[in-house]
Amino acid sequence: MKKILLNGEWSLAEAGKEPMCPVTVPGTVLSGMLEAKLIDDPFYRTNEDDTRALFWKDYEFDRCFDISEEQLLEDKIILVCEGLDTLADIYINGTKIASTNNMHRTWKLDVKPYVHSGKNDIKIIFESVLKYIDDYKYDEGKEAKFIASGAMKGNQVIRKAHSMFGWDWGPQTIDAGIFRDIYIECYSHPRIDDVIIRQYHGDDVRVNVEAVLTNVTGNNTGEYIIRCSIAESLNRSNRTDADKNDADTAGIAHSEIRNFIYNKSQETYTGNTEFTIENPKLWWPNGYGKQPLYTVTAELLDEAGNVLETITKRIGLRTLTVSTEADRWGNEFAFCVNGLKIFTMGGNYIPEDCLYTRINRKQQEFLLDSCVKAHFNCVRVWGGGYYPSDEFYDMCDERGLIIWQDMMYACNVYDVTDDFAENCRLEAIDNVKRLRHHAALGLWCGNNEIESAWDHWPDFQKETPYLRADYIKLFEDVLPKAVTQTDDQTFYWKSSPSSGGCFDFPDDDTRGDNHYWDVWHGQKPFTDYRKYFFRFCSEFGFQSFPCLKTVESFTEEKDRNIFSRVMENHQKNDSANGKMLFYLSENFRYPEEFGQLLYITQVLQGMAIKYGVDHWRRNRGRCMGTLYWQINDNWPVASWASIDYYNRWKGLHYMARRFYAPLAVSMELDDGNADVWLESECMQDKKYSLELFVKDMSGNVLKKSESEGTVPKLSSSKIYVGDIGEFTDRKYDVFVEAVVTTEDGECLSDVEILVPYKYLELCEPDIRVDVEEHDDHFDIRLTGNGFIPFVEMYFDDADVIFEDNFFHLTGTDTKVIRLYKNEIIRGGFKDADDLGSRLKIRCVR
Ligand code: BMA
Repeated sequence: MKKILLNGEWSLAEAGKEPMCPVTVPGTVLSGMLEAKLIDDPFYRTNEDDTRALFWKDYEFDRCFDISEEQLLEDKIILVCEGLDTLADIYINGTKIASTNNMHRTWKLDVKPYVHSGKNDIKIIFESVLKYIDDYKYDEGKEAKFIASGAMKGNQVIRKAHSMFGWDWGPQTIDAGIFRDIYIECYSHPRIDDVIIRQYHGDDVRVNVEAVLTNVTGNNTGEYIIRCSIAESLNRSNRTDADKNDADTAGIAHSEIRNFIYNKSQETYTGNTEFTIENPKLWWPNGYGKQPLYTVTAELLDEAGNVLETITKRIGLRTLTVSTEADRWGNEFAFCVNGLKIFTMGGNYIPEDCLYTRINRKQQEFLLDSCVKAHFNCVRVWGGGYYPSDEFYDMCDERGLIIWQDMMYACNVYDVTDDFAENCRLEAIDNVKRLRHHAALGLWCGNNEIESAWDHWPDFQKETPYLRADYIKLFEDVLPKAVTQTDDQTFYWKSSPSSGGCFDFPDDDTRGDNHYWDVWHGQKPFTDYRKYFFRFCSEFGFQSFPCLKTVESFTEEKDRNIFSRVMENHQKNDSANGKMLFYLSENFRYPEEFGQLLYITQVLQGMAIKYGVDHWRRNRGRCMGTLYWQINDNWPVASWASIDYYNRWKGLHYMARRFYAPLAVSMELDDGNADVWLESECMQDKKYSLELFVKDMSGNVLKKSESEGTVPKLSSSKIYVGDIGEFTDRKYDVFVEAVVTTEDGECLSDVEILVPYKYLELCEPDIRVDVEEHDDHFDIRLTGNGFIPFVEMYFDDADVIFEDNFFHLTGTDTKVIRLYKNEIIRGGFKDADDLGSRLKIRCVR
């Protein structure tokens, strides 16, 4: 097979006009115009408005390409477009060959009749989606009134990422273009259309891997051979050096060849082969074991032994499903990996940039590494965005991040015409075929929040019942059929949240998953989390502002007030700035300056999410997972994200690194007692010793209790009840600290207070800082003078990931925070003195 790559330089024009600039494909209207400096940064101040206005026009992408005489002789000449956003008319040498209407699909178009040898022209005209949704003719009575928060009316009538039309964290930057690879394939031989891989795990010593090759079609004469093999994958980019050596010596463990003879007279062909892998190396999610991978290769050879086509699928040997077994609380909802039920810890993922062609490997690597650093074992790809690239899933396989994969539908009412349903069906098949073999794929989910919305969101109740029936048609018939027929190995869940479908109490907390938003949208206090014992909480969140450097990237000095027009433009959730101030007033004193206000919202965000996670981890068994809303941003904005658009970790991400740790300590104050809990996702029992202190604000120990024990693997238990009743009349002046030291020397701690932080009589903080430089890291030694809550270290002119941040100093002992040199992301340091002089520290007081 010969491939003619059509990526690279195209010319971009308003449709029917002279070219305005070149555009590098994969590229879009925005990426081209930005590169040519025809527009300003869409994220600066209120430039969103000008950016949106660009998309009332149609745009034209154009380029030439060569086809040789030899290529022209091939039976098949197929144009493959892996991502066209969205309403595209494709012309070859002036003839319109197709119109496409779904950015989530791969388009394969026969162009043989339209090409000639020598120079050819391809032109793609992208019709304005704003005009399209504005002019859209709804069927009688089926014009939905509901508009998802922050989005535009009609965003759901077109198969384009909903959040490109805005969301309650994202701007309406729309965009259009060729956002993934585009190429032409020329061939005459038969093709392997599909390789389906199934695994059969009998016992620990053997796994059978079945490869099914389907629809091998072709009309050329001749005999062909299909060769299939499986080998241990040597691509272990995320391993330590020790692991790498291990892998290198292991070499290729299993390689077997199966030959199939393709009989030229057959129209299509389906063949399968099975490999037995002795002593399989099982794939585990992050925190539970390693992530060995195997590669299945299918090759098509001609009689002379020339390889005509190679298809590889990298897999992990594991069983991975969701257990919904009945138990004493109802039905559990737990990821079950190799027979082990795990407590899922992670967050929700949205597209990493409004300009999809800017989402690259490096950025995704940073994000997914950040998830691993915070001990995630799962990422939910949320349904209002897009299906990420193959590389994204490869990286999740390598890192042990289970993927909860929504289909791309969220918070919307769909008019499911026959054409729309067919478009959705084909989109599902395309993506399921592309992704189903991934080790990390944990479940398919039909949509985000739509079953729940039809069940009880007030605005949905005003819509016509015909549209409610359409929900059932699309999400309980068309999509589940398309997905399960294409992938019979992966768990399918109809909606999130759901109890299993059919509007059967989708928010029931005795079964299925839940989204919980009363803390935040409902302005309930953090303590409200403790009222709920969800089986799996797949969404809950709390907003914060990004840090000052990020705010500076989109503001002028005069905008730096949270109620300015520019700051409010970068806040897409109605009245959310007020909500942050409300929670601030409940917990902290009023900050004196803008940067402090941004900081304290990050503290609040971390406190809120920790409150929920600690509670649900304590109830391990009843609850089996938490995915907070949301991991990342697609532009610089106030949002629920724990990592901002510029990859800066907010306080929440550091706190997640502690509260999602395999072994975590947490406390609950209750009726004069301090209950201390240990939550374990460790694969071994661990001996520990506990010290429980009551201290005054200067860090003097007023009371100390000690205990020790063993925390069983994969468990959660209350390890101590400390009596603190005697301190109720000193409540403004004391705090409680639990310090757990494990048999392997790991030290964990948690702090609780008896009154809101705003009422504490915190002393004037005095922190001594010493910095030491070592080969691959700096050690930052902080010595305080008492209780100094939520210490944040930062630089105005550098970005780094500290080993820990937003922590408490609780006395006069020295705390050492490591900064690895490979975690300095922007702006380096000459030496320890340089680092020390540029380091800035903030704390609550
Ligand atoms: C949930 C999500 C998103 C939204 C978030 C915050 O509903 O599914 O739609 O951004 O809450 O409101």
